[in-house]
Amino acid sequence: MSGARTIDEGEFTSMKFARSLYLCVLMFSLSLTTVQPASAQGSGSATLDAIRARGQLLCGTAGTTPGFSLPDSQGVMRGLDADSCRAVAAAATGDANKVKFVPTTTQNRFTALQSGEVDMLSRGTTWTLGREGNLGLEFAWVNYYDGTGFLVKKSAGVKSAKELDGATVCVAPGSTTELADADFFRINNIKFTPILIQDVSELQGAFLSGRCDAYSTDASALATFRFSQGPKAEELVLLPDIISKEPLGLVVRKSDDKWFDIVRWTFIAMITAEEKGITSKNVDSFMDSKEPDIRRLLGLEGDMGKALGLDNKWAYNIIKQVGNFGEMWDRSITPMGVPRGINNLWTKGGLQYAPPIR
Ligand SMILES: N[C@@H](CCC(=O)N[C@@H](CS)C(=O)NCC(=O)O)C(=O)O
Repeated sequence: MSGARTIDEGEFTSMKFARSLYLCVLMFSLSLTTVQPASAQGSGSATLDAIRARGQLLCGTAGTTPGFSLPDSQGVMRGLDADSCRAVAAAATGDANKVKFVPTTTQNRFTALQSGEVDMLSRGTTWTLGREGNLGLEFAWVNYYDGTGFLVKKSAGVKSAKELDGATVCVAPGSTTELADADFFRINNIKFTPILIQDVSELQGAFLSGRCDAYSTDASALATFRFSQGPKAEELVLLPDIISKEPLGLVVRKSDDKWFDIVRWTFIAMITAEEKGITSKNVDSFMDSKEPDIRRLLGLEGDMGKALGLDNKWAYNIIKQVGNFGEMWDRSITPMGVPRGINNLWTKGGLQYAPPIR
């Protein structure tokens, strides 16, 4: 047949192999050209590079909320939000203490993050569409599933939020609480007058002095505020109604995906550690574990840290220095008498579920 030659199966296979090899090499070199410029400049995350250069994570906290972020008598910031910052610092720098807690208010927190004054927010901030869609921010994880509640004086004799018709309610301006309260009173066809006060101690003072009939915010903050009143807590009642969903999250700027990944996987590592029973106290005893999930978590195999632009000991450092998620909870929230509830692990009926580290 006219000079055309047929190819046998062996030749066909080797042509296929050559083509696959060519495609692989092409894809590999393409991947190099996209990765190289970033790695030539640093880690690939401008935020991580800035943290490493200044030797500190700048973490936006409230600094006013017992159980979440409040300095102790030695001036050390304590609480679930504060420890969330420490965990990210441990992942990013290898040292949980390389963090500066920057005070932010309900109103100025988003500007502080957008302007680069802080690297992240860890201060009871509700994950909403508007905040992701309009503000150029994104939520890396939820460290507390909460809801809006009301605190009232026992002497008022109110038993449920629907009895608050005509009440004055103390609320922080710029909060989702404002919106949740407005929805609740509208749905129930009852009236209220919001009293908006930016400074939180003034706001709480206004409630205690009787200027407002109720104080409304995230139920967690109400419970820990009530607890912090000592014997006077008896005079305050947290109403049973939870009128909204308030998933409180860790917030970063959009456009630094690698930094987003680091914050997100810091939490996943702490939840994974809790799932596996690994704590700050016993983590070293797992360093000879044969279990692949544990070996990957602790940086014994799999280069998981490297994939995040971090040391492979990133999760070990978090667990050793800050602990697993349950330890963080028990250190700060349990003493306030708040049950774990939906904040438990999924294996215990809660919402915290760690995607695989692999
Ligand atoms: N989760 C709600 C409310 C958060 C909020 O700001 N709560 C007040 C409670 S009064 C607070 O944290 N105040 C502390 C402060 O501003 O220092 C939101 O994201 O808007």
